Amino acid sequence: MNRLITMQDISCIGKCSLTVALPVLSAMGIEAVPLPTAVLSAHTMFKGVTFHDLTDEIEPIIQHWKKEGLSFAGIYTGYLGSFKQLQLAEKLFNLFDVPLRVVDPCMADHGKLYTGFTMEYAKAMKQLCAKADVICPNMSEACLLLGIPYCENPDEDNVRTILKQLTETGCKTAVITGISLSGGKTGAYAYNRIENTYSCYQTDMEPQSFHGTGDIWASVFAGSLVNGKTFEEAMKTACEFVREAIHLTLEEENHNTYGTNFEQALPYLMTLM
Ligand code: PXL
Repeated sequence: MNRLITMQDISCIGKCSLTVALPVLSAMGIEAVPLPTAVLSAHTMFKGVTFHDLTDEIEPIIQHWKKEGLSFAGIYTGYLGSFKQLQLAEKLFNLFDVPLRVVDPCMADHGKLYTGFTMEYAKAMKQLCAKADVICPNMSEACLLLGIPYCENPDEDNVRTILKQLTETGCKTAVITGISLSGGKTGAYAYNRIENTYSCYQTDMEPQSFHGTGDIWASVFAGSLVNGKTFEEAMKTACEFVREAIHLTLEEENHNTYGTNFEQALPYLMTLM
């Protein structure tokens, strides 16, 4: 059975980070090993959030795993809260020689940094991205990593240029999520620097966007790769699952506005595997 480390926070309310990654990866038949970075009462779009930092626990946890002689099929990092945690993520990469390192540089959406993040943090995140096999930013994060103005409605040439520049920073492959190439469609666009190839997957766009869908996308994508799917299959599976999760959310009259009904889409995920 494949074992994957996922390093990110636990936001009790909000359907993002670990509360998404663990159930999704488990459903995909993967032993999901959490490396929790902080406990929050809810994600940071809520007001009055409580926050308990777990940075001091990280090093002892990973050293224990090392001492136990554990090995892992992959490492997937999501929302991280500080420069120190970015360094610890890099240490994790150095400590365990895994075949797949996925970095989702969670820090921004709609052209704006999430609460608590700075441009200096974006620069430090770029260094972690350089150590990844695959990074999966949205367009806001991609532009912040490159230090360029937010490109809100990119055409295909813009997307390809930005992808190439992202891989020049060191990662092997960059995928940008939330790329819409035509009306009513959305999906992901990728560039592999080693093979010098682009790939793209588009699905039907749902009429509303939700918080946490980037984390759902990254979890399904990382899980699919660990399970041996091709890169193109992994992109397709992630895009279709997110579309279904939003679809089911909108079907419920009194649905949450802070996250999707991704749990109800898990049976559908089985049909994609
Ligand atoms: O990946 C989204 C996310 C994860 N964790 C926390 C967040 C957010 C987005 O705002 O606040 C704590």
